[in-house]
Amino acid sequence: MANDNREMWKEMGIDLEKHDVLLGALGPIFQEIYLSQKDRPAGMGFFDFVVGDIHGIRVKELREHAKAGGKVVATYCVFVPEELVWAAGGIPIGLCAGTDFSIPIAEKVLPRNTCALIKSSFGFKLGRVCPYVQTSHLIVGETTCDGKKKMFEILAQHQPVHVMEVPNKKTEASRKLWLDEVTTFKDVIEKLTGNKITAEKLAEATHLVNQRRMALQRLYNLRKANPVPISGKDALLVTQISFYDDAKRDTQMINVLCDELDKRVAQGVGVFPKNTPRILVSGSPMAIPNWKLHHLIEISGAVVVCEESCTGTRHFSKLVPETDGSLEKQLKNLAERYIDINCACFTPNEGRLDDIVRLARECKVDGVIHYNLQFCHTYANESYLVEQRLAEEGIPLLKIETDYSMEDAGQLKTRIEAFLETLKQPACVR
Ligand code: BJ8
Repeated sequence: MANDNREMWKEMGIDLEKHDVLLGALGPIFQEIYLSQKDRPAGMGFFDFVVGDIHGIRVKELREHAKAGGKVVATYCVFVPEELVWAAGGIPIGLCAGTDFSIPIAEKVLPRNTCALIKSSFGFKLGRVCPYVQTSHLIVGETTCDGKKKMFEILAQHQPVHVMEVPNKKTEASRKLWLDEVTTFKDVIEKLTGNKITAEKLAEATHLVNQRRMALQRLYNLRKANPVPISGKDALLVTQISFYDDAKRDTQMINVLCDELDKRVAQGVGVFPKNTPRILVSGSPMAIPNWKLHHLIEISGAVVVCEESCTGTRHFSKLVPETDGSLEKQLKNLAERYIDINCACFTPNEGRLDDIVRLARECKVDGVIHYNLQFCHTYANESYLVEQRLAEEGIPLLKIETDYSMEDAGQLKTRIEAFLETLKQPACVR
């Protein structure tokens, strides 16, 4: 099996030497962060297997799809409507960009003061270490932030790229622009795949993706229990995997996990003792294998019960209305659902502040940790408004800015522990 994989990676133009180092580092990290946890739900076994075979079976599936004439479309942002790719018989995959391994490779081209997510994704292509990038026929970028949109121009020198223009406001004019972008994306995908997207096909694809969103919603709702039946790290992993696993299988496996968690909740079984401090993490997305903050929080005596992020609620909390309407009507529904995502690239972005407060209340958190990837200016600036709003609401907040390296782990852990200490004090003395 291992030899088969090597042959496959070689055929794909992977730099085997670098790739060995990458996979060699992942195993011990996963062991330390994930497999060492106690009382994990048995249903996590599937997701552990997916990580254990991260560049194996799923890559093979994508290659078989490609050999049969199918197309693979890679994305970096939850704004790209994956339904259109499914509807045209393609497979969408969200590329991960959560390791610092590929950053030095990217820094040969991109400025060092660029966010880790951008550098990590670009480095994967430049260094030829990611089989998912190599399998993709098209990469779809977006204009959500300046760093990303400029990186996509350079990435286009290495692989076909289509960039969607995401507006910065949610006015009527912006909504119209976005609907045009979604319609253009449909045309691009039809041309790429050679398949027409019909109303029927789009309705089927919408149902498929909604089913996965509903399974993830179910998982997130179960985390509201006290004691919490699953660790934040495990829930984050499930969400991360939902970006690239087969949608039908993934939905089924999340529901199997949730069936088990239902029983745990009914029996009052948790992974942490009852009344362990509960944390909402809000901010920049965390792509595989970025588990740093969750790990630090959970070894400091708290549990993460929700993520207001694109590897959290922004990914699945809103469904696309399922209608058997015309293609035009469905495209409109699709565009409306996606523009409703409250990313910090929008101005104003009051909706995100409302979401954080609502989620903090719903999940009964003791505090919020705002997670900002270093050099991400949209989230960094918006954190001031988050701070103001949470102060008004009386919700404790800790702001963290970091990157993918573990160099600051000790310092962050000290800050998190100090924050958790303050949560033990009555609100009036905090
Ligand atoms: S919808 S959060 S996935 S853009 S962290 S690259 S913003 S400098 S990732 Fe995002 Fe879409 Fe928004 Fe979500 Fe730029 Fe910031 Fe880096 Fe970012």
